[in-house]
Amino acid sequence: MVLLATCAASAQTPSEKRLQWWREARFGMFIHWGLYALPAGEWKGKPIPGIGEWIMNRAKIPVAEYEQLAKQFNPVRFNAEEWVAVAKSAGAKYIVITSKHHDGFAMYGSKVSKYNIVDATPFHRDPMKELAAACQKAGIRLCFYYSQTQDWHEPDGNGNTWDWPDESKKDFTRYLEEKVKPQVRELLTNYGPIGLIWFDTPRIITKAQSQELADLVHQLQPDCLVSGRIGHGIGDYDSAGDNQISVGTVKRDWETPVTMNDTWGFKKDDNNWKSTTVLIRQLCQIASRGGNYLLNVGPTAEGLIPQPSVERMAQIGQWLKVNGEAINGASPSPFPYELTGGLITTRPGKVYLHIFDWSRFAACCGPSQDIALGRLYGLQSKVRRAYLLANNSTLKISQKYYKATDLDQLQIQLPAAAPDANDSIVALDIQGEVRVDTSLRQQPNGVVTLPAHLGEIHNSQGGGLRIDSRGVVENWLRADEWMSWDFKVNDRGTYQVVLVTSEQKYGRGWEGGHRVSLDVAGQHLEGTVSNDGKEENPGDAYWPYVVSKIGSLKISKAGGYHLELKPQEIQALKKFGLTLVSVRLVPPAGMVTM
Ligand code: JFZ
Repeated sequence: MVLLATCAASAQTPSEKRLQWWREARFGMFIHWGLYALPAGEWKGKPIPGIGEWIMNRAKIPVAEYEQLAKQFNPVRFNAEEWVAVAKSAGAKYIVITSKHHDGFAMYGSKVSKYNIVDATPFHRDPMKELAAACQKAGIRLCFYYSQTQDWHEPDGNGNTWDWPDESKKDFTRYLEEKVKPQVRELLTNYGPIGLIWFDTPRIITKAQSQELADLVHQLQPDCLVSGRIGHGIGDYDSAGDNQISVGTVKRDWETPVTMNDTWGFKKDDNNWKSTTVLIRQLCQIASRGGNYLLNVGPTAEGLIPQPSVERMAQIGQWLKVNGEAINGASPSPFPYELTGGLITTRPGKVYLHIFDWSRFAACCGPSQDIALGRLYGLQSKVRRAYLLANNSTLKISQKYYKATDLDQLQIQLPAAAPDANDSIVALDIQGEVRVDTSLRQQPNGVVTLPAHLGEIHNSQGGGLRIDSRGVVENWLRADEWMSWDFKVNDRGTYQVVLVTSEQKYGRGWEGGHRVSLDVAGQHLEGTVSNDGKEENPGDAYWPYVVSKIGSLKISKAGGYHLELKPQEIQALKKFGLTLVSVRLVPPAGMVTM
C-alpha cells in the first residue's frame, strides 16, 4: 500500500505539481512599477520613444543621474488593498509585480543593495510587504518579476553600455552571486508563499547559471514556479513574446504578457488603450489555445493604477462573472483549427462556443426573421442541451450525421442579435467525453482554411522551412521546399484561392513576388504572391496579414482532397521569404452550405 501511494504521487513531476494552480487560473494581472514612473516617458523636457520602463536605456541616462529619481519617489497614494481589489474585480487569480526591473532598483526592502525603495526613497515603506498581506487576505497569489541578467545600475550587470561601455570587463558571475541570488533569496524568504518568479530577458546568462537560479528558487519554495524567460528552456512554462498569442500547437504550458496600451511602465502620454472587447477576446483566444493571459497595468509614481486600466479590469471581471466557467479551469479547444467567428473552450461534460461575430457564426436566418441559425461541424459527442451563458435560456438544436460527406453537424437556433457584444457563449451539455472529427474541413460559412501549422512540411536537405510560435511559416527561403494539406469539402463549386501571409514582427516588413504553383483536385494553378490587400490579424494587431489571390479552383464533388503548394521562385533578399499563414479557399458569395 505504501509503495502504491508513492508511485501515485510520483506520477506527477514536481513541475506539474507546481503548475496545477496556474493552469486553473488562466488569468493574472501584471504590474510594472518602478522609478521610471516618475519621468513617465519624458526626460529633460523631451519625450523618449519606446516603453516607459526602458527610459534609462533609451535616453542613456547615467546611473548617477537616474539614481536621483529615488529621492523624489514618494508614492503616498499607494494602497495595496486597492491594487489587489483591482485584480480581484477583474477575476485575475494572480499578481506578478516588478520587484526589480532592468534599472536595478529594488521595489522592496533589500539588505543586499541600498538601492531600494525602503532605504533610498522618502517613502520608506515596503510595498511588497503590504501587497503580500493584501493578497493573502483576498486569496490572490503574489508573484515577483525579477530581471536576472539586465541590471543597468551595476557595473557587472548586463546592458548598461553608456556608463560602462566595455562589456568584456564585466564580471557577470560576480553580479549574479552578489546581487541576484541574495535578492531572490530575500524575495522568497520575507514575503510568504510566492506563486512564481517571472525572470526576464535571459541574454548572456549561461545554462548552468539559469539552472542554479531555478534550483535556488525551488530549494527555498518548492511550489514556486519559474517563468520560461529564466532561459535555456529551464522554466516551468514558456513565455510567448510580448503581446503575441501562440497557436495551439505549443506543447508546453505557456503564457502571454500583454500591455493594455503600448507601454508596461507608466507613460503619461500613452493613451492608446485597447478596448475591453479586445482584451476579453484575447483572454478567450489564449484560453482556447491552452495558455495563460497576463494583463499589465502601469501605476503612476503617486501609486495609482491609471483609471482607464481600472475600468477595463472591472469590465473584464463583469464579463467573467457571467462567463468565467468557460475560462477559469477550462481546457483548450479540441479542434486543431479555429471556429468561424469565434472559438471553443471545454471542461468535462461541457463545450463552450465563444461567439465573437454573431453574423459570421450564424450564417443565415432561420424559420423566422428573429432567429439565426448557427452551425458547428465536427462535434461527434451527443449534445443534451444548448443554452446561452448570458441568460441561461435553452436553445433549440438539431444534430445530424451526413454520411455522403462524413459530416457531423450541430445546428443551433439563436436569437437574431448577440446577447453579449464582447463574446456570447453558447454552452453545450454533452454526453461523455468530448469527441470531435479533427480533420481539416470546410467551415459552415463555406470557407476552407488550411493553416500553415496544420500542413505537412517537406523540407529539403539544408532547408529551414518551419512554423514559428504564432503558427506562421518562417525561413521559407528556398523553392525546393514545399507544403501539403489533406482536407474535406462538402460543397461543389468554384473557389477563389488566396494565400494569406504575415508581416514580420513590429512592422519590420514583408516580402512578396514569390511565384508559386498549387496542385489540387487534378488542377494546376500558378500565381504570384503579390500584395492584394491587408487584413487585420485577429490574434495580433502588430502583425497584419497580407492576402494574395492566386486563381480559382473547381470542386465538382464533395469529399477528401490533397493540396500541394510548391514555390517556383522565392524572393528572400530581406530573409523573410514566404511567410505563409494559411491557404484559403473562398466560395462564391451567397453559396449556402448543405
Ligand atoms: C521584456 C522587458 O524588457 C520589458 O521591459 C517588459 O518587462 C516585458 C514584459 O519583458 O521585454 C521583452 C522580452 C521578450 C520579448 C519581448 C519583449 N519577446 O520575447 O518577444
